[in-house]
Amino acid sequence: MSEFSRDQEAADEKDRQLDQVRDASDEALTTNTGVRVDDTDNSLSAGERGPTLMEDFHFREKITHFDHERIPERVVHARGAGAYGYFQVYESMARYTRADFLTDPGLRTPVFVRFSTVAGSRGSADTVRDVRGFATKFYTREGNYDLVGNNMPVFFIQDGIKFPDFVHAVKPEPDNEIPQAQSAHDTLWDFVGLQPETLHMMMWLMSDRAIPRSYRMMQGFGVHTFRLVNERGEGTFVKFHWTPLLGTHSLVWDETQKIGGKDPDFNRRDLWDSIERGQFPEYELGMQLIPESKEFDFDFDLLDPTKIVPEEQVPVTPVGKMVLNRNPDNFFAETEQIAFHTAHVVPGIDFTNDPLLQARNFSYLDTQLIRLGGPNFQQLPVNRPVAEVSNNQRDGYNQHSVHRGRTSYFPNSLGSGCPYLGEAPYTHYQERVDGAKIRKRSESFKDHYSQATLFLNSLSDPERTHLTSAFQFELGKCETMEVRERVVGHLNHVDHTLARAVAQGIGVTPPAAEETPNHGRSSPALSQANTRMDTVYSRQIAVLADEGVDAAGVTRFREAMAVQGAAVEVLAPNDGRLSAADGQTLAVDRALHTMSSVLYDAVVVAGGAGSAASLAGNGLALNYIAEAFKHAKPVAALQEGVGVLEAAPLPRLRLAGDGDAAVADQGVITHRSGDPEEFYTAFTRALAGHRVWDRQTAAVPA
Ligand code: HDE
Repeated sequence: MSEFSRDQEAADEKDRQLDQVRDASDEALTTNTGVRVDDTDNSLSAGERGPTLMEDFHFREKITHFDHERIPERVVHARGAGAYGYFQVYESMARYTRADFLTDPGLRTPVFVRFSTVAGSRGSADTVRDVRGFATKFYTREGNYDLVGNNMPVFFIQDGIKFPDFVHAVKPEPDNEIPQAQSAHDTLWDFVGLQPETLHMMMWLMSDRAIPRSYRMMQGFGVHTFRLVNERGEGTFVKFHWTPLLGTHSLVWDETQKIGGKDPDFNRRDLWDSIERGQFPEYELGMQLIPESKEFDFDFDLLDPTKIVPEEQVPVTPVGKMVLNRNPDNFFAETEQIAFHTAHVVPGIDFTNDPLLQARNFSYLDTQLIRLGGPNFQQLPVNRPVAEVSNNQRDGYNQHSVHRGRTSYFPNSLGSGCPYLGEAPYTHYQERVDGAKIRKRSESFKDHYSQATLFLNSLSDPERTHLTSAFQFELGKCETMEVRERVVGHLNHVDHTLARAVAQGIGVTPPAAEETPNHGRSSPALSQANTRMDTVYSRQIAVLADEGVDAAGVTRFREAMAVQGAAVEVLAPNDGRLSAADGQTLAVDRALHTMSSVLYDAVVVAGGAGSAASLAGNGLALNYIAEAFKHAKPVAALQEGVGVLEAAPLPRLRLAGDGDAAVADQGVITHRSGDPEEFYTAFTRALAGHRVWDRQTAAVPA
């Protein structure tokens, strides 16, 4: 088996449990009471043209149920997509934790993961600039464990009491509910300017991390420092990391905005389709483990969620792998009704006093009560643990269990003392606490700039350019000049050059003097330029073709890509089949006008004189090429297809001439004749590199 698993796992325990409630609705139509119905198109009425009758119970039940279909969307993270899978630990972590699922390498623990955007409503577009949620429910033998993380390792605020303020600031403005799913508006930046603890996270939000190429290509972080506890009751601080096996890759800003219109479900669809294809998303779980004795060895507070622990200081230990291999059956029942909660922990995993985490431990249960309509939401199929549930909690709306017996209290003798207090219970870590009741932020939480600078210093040049443009875009959308100025003032504490560059783009007077000198430190692990770039697995390639295409050349290219797990789609002006020069035909996968270059990772022009002549005069095809070039994607052409590149509005490039096997210039790879192997290799290398960031794109009109 390759390092990317492709086998569909046999049903696990959670899957078998869900099977008991799966319903295919393939029997005769009935009411909810099971009474058969023979007409669901006409309501019962007094005569053909008469009024509808109240006694039409089928009509009333159908309409009433419909009227009550909606539940409140999540107050944040409303839009999401989810999948089932499993997690397996590489080696026992018993030295640090007694959690069963982290100590038995032979065990596959079922999981459900929900990815999400934060600010937008349920119907908003996937590719907006935003944080992505990365929430994992482990259905362990000892109960459910939820790791409710994000794709960025820090957060906007330090104390949960500020969360409603922050969310009110970033959400659409309350008078007109504008803008939807956008951080580029006055209220958010007003909050940022007045609350500088947001700055480190704002650097992440303005970076490429906020526009991931795919949920399969983004990291996940637990954010807070948590605590592992072993059999002996000894604690170890831990930071959780998920690392995608495909590398961490992003889109470019212009592309994300276009995808928002062309395919608002871009990230959801990508997750769904890859699982349907058997190309299962995989992530490695890593841990930064910090002995309690080292709690105060850092120049920041481990309890401060606006800080990372640089990997160069505490390396990430690979711990296990998660594979997502099954799509849900029903979006509402599973992805919408899943209820995560930071306090869903199992023995061996515990909290710290991070004030943000403490607040979350309150908020998540509270929110499920309103969202899912009462205290029995754990009985919903997707939420039910695979571990036995047995307690004296009773009744409430939507109670699905039929509890037997006379006793629902403890202690009892009439019910044989059941449920009894079992072995191996959850025991809270015995941390000593002592202090006066005060409302005061710790002095150790006061530095808001150093790690923002650390993040900036760690970026590659293209990443830094993107970040600067993002600040200019977002602040440029703010109508209030003082809001822009205040943020620039803070940026001047992060980095003088950045502050000046941002100011210049938004009509703010650039700060004359450096406020806080840049400390010069960096953490290379923070840059996506240092991610994995050696695989094209699951990448999507558009091949442009028309009548007269070199069908054999396209088929050979498709096969060469398929071997590496990359998919080729043939796009032509019309759907159907193309006649090839040699008398063969080639199936068109999609018509050019139904798709767009922004929905692919690369654009390739097929060979064949007739095809090339037609495409060279097709504005839409030329736009595919120019746009892919603008978005720094690999662009390629085979044989006569090279002529189409010449017709496209690209800068002067070195293209293959007669007899050239493979020529690569700025990620534009061309091939005229002979064995195409060299071309395949050059193209694959460019595609694995994701984007060609040093390309000259300024003059390309797309
Ligand atoms: Fe959340 N967050 N959050 N959050 N959060 C919710 O819970 C909250 C925070 C995160 O796919 C809500 O069920 C508070 C950090 C994810 O269902 C709510 C605070 C991180 C999801 C809530 C935070 C997250 C949520 C809304 C500050 C990353 C989606 C609906 C104290 C570590 C889970 C819901 C899913 C969802 C509260 C901060 C991640 C209201 C009060 C930090 C991934 O309970």
